[in-house]
Amino acid sequence: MNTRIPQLLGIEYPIIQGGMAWVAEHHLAAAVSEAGGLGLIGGANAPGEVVREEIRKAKKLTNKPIGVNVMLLSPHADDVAKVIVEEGIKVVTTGAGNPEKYMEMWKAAGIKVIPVVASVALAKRMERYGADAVVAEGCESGGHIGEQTTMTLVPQVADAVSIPVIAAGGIGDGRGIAAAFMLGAEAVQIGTRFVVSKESIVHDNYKQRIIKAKDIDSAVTGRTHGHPVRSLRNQMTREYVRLEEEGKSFEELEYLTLGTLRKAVLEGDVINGTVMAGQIAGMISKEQTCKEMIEEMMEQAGKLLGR
Ligand code: TUI
Repeated sequence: MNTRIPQLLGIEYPIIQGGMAWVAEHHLAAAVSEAGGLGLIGGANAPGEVVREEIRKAKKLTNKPIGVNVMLLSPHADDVAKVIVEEGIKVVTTGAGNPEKYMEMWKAAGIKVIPVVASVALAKRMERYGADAVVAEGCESGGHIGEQTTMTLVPQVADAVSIPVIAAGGIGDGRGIAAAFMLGAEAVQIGTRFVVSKESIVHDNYKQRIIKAKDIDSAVTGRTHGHPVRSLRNQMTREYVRLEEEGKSFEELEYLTLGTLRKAVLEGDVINGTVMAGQIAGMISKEQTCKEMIEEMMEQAGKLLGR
């Protein structure tokens, strides 16, 4: 399983953590990196200075590399993009958009740039702009998603680009990792499983909701306005779907969800909050440390791949 990714990123295992809003803070990022993967601070909608503090706190917990995810729809994306350079971060992933305008600045600073893409077209464009790898993220993922499944997206992206491909969406154990490798990926990005790790600061109600989830428990809201988001079904998703069917505007729907991810992650309101999680939630059955998760997944994947 010695692909180009561990060497490129200076890590032990081909596992990177998703840049999940509110969830991917310094404790989780440091724990994943300490365990030999690549931990990431999720910039999400946070101001640059908040991200700077998170980076500094993570660096106090680990000397291993950590990355930052820039959520490109954020009003603070420009500031976060600069903070990353100032703080000497060496790996950046981006989500929910096209990071072209930052590529020159990041490359000049020696940063490895890994855009998350949901289509072959964007993967090819990112390669042309100097991306070091891409994350091909299927719609099994939690949060903001594209249309393609991981099964169909990963091999098509792997055929279309020469840079390494990292598979994401629906991967939560060694079987998923082995399958991703069979599809042409050289690493995986994992989100939902790390949400229930011991080091994750997510409210216990949120973790228990994932642990109890069944295969069919997630729903996608926001398709009508071009911002599909996958979360676990609850009062919030039902209300959203009802208003979407009534033809409410994007602004009205945005207002409904304002602050609801925070409410679920920090306050544990899993009824009226937004419980973003991927379809693999149905398979996740226990809380473990990040180290236990990574070692278990790597051992299982290694056996399946005969390595
Ligand atoms: O970004 C994610 N996942 C996210 S971001 C997020 S915060 C948010 N909350 C509500 C609404 C919107 C965002 C929660 N989860 N994953 C990476 C990802 N990127 N998935 C899909 C994409 C994507 C989609 C279209 C990337 C680029 C794109 O097109 C860009 C272009 O210009 O072609």
